[in-house]
Amino acid sequence: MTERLRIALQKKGRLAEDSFSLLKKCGLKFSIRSGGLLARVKNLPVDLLLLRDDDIPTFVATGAADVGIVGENVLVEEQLSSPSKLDADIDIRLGFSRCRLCLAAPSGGIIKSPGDLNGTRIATTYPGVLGRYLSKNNITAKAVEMKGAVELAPSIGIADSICDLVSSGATLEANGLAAFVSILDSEAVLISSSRALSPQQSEIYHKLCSRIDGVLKSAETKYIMLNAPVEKLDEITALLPGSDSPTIIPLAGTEKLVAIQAVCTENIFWETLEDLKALGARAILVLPIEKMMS
Ligand code: PRT
Ligand code: ZN
Repeated sequence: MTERLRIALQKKGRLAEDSFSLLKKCGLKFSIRSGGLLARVKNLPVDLLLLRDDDIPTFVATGAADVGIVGENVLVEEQLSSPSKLDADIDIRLGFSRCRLCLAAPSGGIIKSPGDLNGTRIATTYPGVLGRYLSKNNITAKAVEMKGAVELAPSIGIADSICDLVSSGATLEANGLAAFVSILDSEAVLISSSRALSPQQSEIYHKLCSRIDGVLKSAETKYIMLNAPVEKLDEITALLPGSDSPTIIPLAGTEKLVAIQAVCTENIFWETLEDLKALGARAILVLPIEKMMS
């Protein structure tokens, strides 16, 4: 059994850069050579296997890799279309590469809702997820399996609607299509199998998961500093999102104002700052937190 932890990652594509960047934020030092299939992490016993995203769930399930980062859409599709149970499950949702698997049809056409799909043809690269949705909803339609360019299927007459990934919606619009239902919400996920890791691999994986947790938390967490009128203290602290016990510091030369400092574990939106200001808060600073460990 190898002592190095093998992480399967997408080599090139929509997941690749964010996956590399997440691992770098976790302190892993490595460089990716173009054409390389393996990258060695210099400062930890970790190897990165650089693959096509579709291969990642199977690599993890069969033990060719120990863990992997992949889109939930690909994981679920592989789980549903694999002949035997695929031994790969989600450990951490990573929050990037968010998209939705949607059913869409020509704008202004006769298919406007799932009920209109009976007896029609649906082009997709996700026959497993589509099939599950159709049978759960008692819809009888034919899945036309394609390898890509699904959005062209209705205009070339090989399908009546499509089931494809959508993020901004620009591709659907450019092809005269409109989404009418979303059947799966997806984001990048960290996956592993139920197979036991060696004690050293397990220790590294725990360390990696705890660092990823810290990176994800710090992305949302902000440090906020402001000056507040004493009589509005309760109202102002109640507005600070996800902050239990802010630090209150007296200000020199005045009894009417105090400084408040707090770690907010939820995103601070412009609206919150406007509400704070309306209550008399001044000199409001919102600072990013680089690392966090609890
Ligand atoms: O070569 P390899 O097999 O590794 O990569 P790939 O070409 O199969 O996948 P890639 O790199 O395109 O996408 C990898 C993963 O990114 C997907 O499995 C999803 O989890 C995620 N993701 C997020 C997306 C999108 N957003 C997305 N918009 N994957 C694909 N798209 C496509 C979609 O299929 C459609 O053609 O983008 C188009 C729609 O985008 P919008 O913005 O116009 O709506
Ligand atoms: Zn792929």
